[in-house]
Amino acid sequence: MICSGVPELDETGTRRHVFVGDVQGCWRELEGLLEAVDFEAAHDALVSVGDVVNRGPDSAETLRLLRSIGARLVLGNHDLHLLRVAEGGRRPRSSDTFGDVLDAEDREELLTWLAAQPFARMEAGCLVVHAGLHPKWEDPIAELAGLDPLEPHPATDFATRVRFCTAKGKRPKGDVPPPKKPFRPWYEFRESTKPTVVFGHWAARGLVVEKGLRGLDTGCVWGGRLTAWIAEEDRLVHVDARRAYQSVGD
Ligand SMILES: [Mn+2]
Repeated sequence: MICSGVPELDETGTRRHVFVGDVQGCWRELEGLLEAVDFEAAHDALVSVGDVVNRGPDSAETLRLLRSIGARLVLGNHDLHLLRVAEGGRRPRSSDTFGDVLDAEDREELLTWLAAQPFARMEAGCLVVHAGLHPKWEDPIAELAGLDPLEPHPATDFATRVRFCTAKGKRPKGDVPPPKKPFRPWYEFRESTKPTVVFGHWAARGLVVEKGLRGLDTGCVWGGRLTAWIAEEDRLVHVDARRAYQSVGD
């Protein structure tokens, strides 16, 4: 629920839900954002739209920080890639920057914590997913529940990667350049604006603030900014990237 005024504690004792866009190893910016929203782990919940690692400079420190404050995540495509590389099921790419996690002394703790996160979750009455929802899913939480992050699956692939699709959920071969009709942004096929969906994964589109939608990937790793949305106050907070850590990619 979105309301104004002084937030009250919800039934789990949470004061505020602070949703954050794609961090991608931008640990210092995440620290800055927590400071900017006056985050208190004892009262506030940090909810991440995923892609917390890779491409940026500090994947391991990002995971340690998120874990230490009890952050609630949904898995993104880069998180899945890290888990699969770590498990040996997939080869790393030259553009990967999560070697600090693979070499970390606390690697198993970090990876175990990450692997336990779901693909979709409800927080503050909002549905959180990394990339988007399939037009035919009546109950996205159920569609994505219990699926193994180490095993490729059409549903988890869709939820962590979609940008454009058709009314039947068919995805184009690529998103660049933007595909023509019948492909549309996935959220244009939603039949209701409830619940509000909070997502990331689409830095090229940037901030999306529409009824029933909050798209929070504002391209921090590309030199943009890291964005938080505080649900109870319906307020956005941004922290500029210290620099562009990457210049091209997805
Ligand atoms: Mn992504």
